[in-house]
Amino acid sequence: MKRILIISLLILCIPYLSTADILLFEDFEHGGAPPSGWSLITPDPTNWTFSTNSSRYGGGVTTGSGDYAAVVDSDLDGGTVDAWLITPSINCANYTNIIVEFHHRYVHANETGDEGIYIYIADDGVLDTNDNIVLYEGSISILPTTTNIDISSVANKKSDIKLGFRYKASYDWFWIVDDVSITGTLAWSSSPTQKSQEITPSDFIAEQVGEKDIIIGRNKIHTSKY
Ligand SMILES: [Ca+2]
Ligand SMILES: [Ca+2]
Ligand SMILES: [Ca+2]
Repeated sequence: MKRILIISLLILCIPYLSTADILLFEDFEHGGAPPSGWSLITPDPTNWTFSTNSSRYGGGVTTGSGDYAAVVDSDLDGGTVDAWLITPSINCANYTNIIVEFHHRYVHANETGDEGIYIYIADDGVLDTNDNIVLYEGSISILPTTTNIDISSVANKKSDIKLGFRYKASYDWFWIVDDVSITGTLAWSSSPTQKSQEITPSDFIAEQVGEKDIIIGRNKIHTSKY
């Protein structure tokens, strides 16, 4: 009996893989210098520093990574502080599910009015108080902790995203931030541009090899335009 080689056509259903990409990471380990691309805005002399002054902050700047962190301290220099620490522009045009994560510690003292800590997000390249507030605290201290905030509603598929860490206070202790990361999931189009290829019996050809074997192969290759 002739042995027939049957070529089975398998349709592979490859599930979409959804691993998060790191769009920004900053651990402030630059010997006390500001990180490249970040900017500082302050109307007052006191601003964000990148300190390693562990004794002032109770041993260890934070429980974040390394020796350095971003620190703003309304008692250290005295007076009113309204200081912004702003990330570089982050291109999220191809991303969804965008998460900002950071480690921080906030010591509350006597915040009044609109004093406190803020995180703003801008999708227009310029951060100011009209932009979206994704975190605010002004009435309780925050022990060293890692915080995650989903900023997808603003950042999804936007090409110019910036975050602003704002501390507004007057003789109210400090805020420390470390290990800032922004991650996103690569966005796949919901309407694929390439259509599936139809295959009919005429696409195949059978060829006998020797006395027993028949090989079935592709007869032609579609070159349809999509
Ligand atoms: Ca650090
Ligand atoms: Ca105050
Ligand atoms: Ca803005």
